[in-house]
Amino acid sequence: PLPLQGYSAQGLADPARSYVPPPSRAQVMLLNRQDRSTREWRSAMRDCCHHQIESHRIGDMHPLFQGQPPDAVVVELAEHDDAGLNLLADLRARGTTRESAVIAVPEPGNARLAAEALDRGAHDVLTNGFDPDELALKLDAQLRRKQRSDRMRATLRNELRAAVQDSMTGLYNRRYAMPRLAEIARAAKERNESFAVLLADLDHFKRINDRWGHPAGDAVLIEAAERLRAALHPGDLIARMGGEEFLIALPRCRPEEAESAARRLCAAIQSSPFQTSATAEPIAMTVSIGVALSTPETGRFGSPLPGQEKEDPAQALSRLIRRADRALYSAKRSGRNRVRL
Ligand code: GH3
Ligand code: MG
Ligand code: MG
Ligand code: MG
Repeated sequence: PLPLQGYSAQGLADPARSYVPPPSRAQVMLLNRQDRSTREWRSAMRDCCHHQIESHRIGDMHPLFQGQPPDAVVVELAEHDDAGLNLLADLRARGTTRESAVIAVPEPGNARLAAEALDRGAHDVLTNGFDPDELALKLDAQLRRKQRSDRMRATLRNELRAAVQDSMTGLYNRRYAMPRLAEIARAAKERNESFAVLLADLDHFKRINDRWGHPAGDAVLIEAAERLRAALHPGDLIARMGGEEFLIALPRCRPEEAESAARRLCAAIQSSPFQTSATAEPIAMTVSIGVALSTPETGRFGSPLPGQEKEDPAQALSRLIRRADRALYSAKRSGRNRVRL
């Protein structure tokens, strides 16, 4: 037979339409109002549901927010008891359980509670009270839906990452870095703060390729990127601009900090030779760095000086990058393995 299922008219797999079998063994957590129903529901579900069932009282819900979140959560609800409804809102609010499938079980016939449960983010409700067969059926439907949306989310995440990441080094790429740098500049201007832009370029990198081949050059590049990244603070920006050149931005950076950060980066590259499987011996490597500072006092990002009132932020930023580039050129010309402002 033709594999028609899962294919759209264009012959391409359409993840929204393709049938995905429910996971054979999902983690399901039942949350009841009392110990008695906890035991009853769990034993009733054992006969008709092949998933791994755990059950707790709603009041003891800490297991829900610890460790691996369950694939599905079933919450018992009752009139005059807000604990279950509050829990539904909590499940949605927390990053760990946000994607869990949620089924609510209000008292039989309580339409108001059923509506409120859906309103608070439950994916489905049992309107006639607890029924193990119906719950098993709806669980599988919700687990399939969750599996499809997990896959689409993963695809989107990968595409988003590929759009902003340099695939060789794992650093951000130029396409991500430029708007991000503009954002850093805008924030600095708003808060009247300084920030620094650094351009770092590995020294005589071409010799590595010439002597050991391109794969060795790639290996050195990857380790250099990692050393630079590790020498920075979490809020700093580092991107591979192309070849063996990196752009670094240090937000909220005092002038003296920019130069010391640049020296730290130089030391991180020079401190120990690069060991790669593609070369017979360790390779000594250095980097040259050009630094450009933007301070409120320069007038470029603070209150404008006379005649500079209409400075365009994009122009100011390209001028800053040009300054870093000239400083880098000066570092190269004066002997490499150094920092220039
Ligand atoms: P300088 O100290 O003046 O910067 O000298 P350099 O040799 O580092 O600079 P140059 O610009 O002359 O050469 C850079 C070399 O980097 C040339 C190019 O083949 C190499 N390169 C650029 N991208 C990659 C890459 O992704 N992998 C490898 N292996 N080499 C690359
Ligand atoms: Mg060069
Ligand atoms: Mg170079
Ligand atoms: Mg270069």
